[in-house]
Amino acid sequence: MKRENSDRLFEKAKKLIPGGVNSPVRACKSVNAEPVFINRANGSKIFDADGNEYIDYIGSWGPMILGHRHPAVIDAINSALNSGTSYGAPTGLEIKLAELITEAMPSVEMVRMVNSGTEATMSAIRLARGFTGKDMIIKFDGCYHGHSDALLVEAGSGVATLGIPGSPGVPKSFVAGTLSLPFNDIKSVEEAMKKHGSEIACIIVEPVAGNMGLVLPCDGFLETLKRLTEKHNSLLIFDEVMTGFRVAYGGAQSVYGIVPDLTCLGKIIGGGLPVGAYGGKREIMEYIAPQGPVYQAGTLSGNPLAMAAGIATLTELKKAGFYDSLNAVSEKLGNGLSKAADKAGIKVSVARSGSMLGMFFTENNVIDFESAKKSDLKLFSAYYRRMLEKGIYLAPSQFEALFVSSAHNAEDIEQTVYAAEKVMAELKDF
Ligand code: HOZ
Repeated sequence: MKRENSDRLFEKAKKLIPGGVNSPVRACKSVNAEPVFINRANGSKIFDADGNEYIDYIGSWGPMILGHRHPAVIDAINSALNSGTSYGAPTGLEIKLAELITEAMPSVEMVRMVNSGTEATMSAIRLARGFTGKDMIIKFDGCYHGHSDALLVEAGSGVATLGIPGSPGVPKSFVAGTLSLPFNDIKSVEEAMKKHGSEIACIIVEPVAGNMGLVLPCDGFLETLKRLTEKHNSLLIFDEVMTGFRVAYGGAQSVYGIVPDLTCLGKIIGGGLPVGAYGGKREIMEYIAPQGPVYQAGTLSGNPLAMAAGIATLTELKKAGFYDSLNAVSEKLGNGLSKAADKAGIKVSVARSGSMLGMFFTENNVIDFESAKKSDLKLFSAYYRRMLEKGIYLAPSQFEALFVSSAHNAEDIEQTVYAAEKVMAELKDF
């Protein structure tokens, strides 16, 4: 594997950009590697600055469910581009995307577009506080809801990857009202709500956690959150930035049959361009300015290029059978990875929700952040580096998910499983 160009670019980037990257996990620190710099991508493949080709399972961390450069998305962006790139004014495109989202998720009666998942969760929490008149919030250890101050407590994703509890620069008073509880622990939520229910504005959760690796909700967990938020006049916020339009067209809420009060979206709804959104019950959403008193705004919100890419993406996803074939390919990958580990006698725990997968290097059932952290991180690092050398582009962290796209075909999966078998055999006596 050639690396001269990536190495040269990384050296230069480090002089100009903190850590040489614009988002921490990309620096590949936790896996003792250095990033490859990307030149281009097409379908299921991504190509680096040295001409190496990889099968891409990062998919821009979730948005690329159709693979890279899907013709319908490229055409939509091109045609929007020819009309202008930003107006800071309403357009018909944002109505169309809002229509698609509200049709897909009946819990979302109104939706506000923003520019990232971080903005979506931060704004949804402000709205929950404004609407309920309460200040405290509950989140779960290992769930990541972006990098706004109040949510950087026991967070997943890059915070977990770097092994830091939170971040300097977040005043204690900003997180004093954030309770972080173990994911899937029904009892601890019951106790917290019993004690603090009258002060809790909302419970925010990734219904399928994708930022501590992939962790599925246990039976009754999401139902309990729904019941308790209703009982205590708090709001239930589903952070579906990753799972929305990913685990099913209607998101995790359609898979588990739970109706949240508010939903946060991002990634897929922007078709690969920067977008976020939050939406929910009409009476709650009407609390947002200019209709209501809770302020939130954005110059690039509803950006026409992003709206066009999102509309084209959701239009493809709506086609009959889309999720059946995507999930079937993803299932093959999950089974193949399990078998590869079995063959080598390496204990792993593989989880899947639709086309989102995770593999922990542990024999234990992973149900929360504590059990996720028991994964053998050294073994994961070695696995990551060897898979990259074999042309498989995985997230450089145990605490991220793996994403399959509709562009991944049987050959990609066979090649990936074959690489995993070879790597697992090499790591047998690690
Ligand atoms: N932390 C995000 C994924 N869960 C984004 C990572 C990146 O873009 O580098």
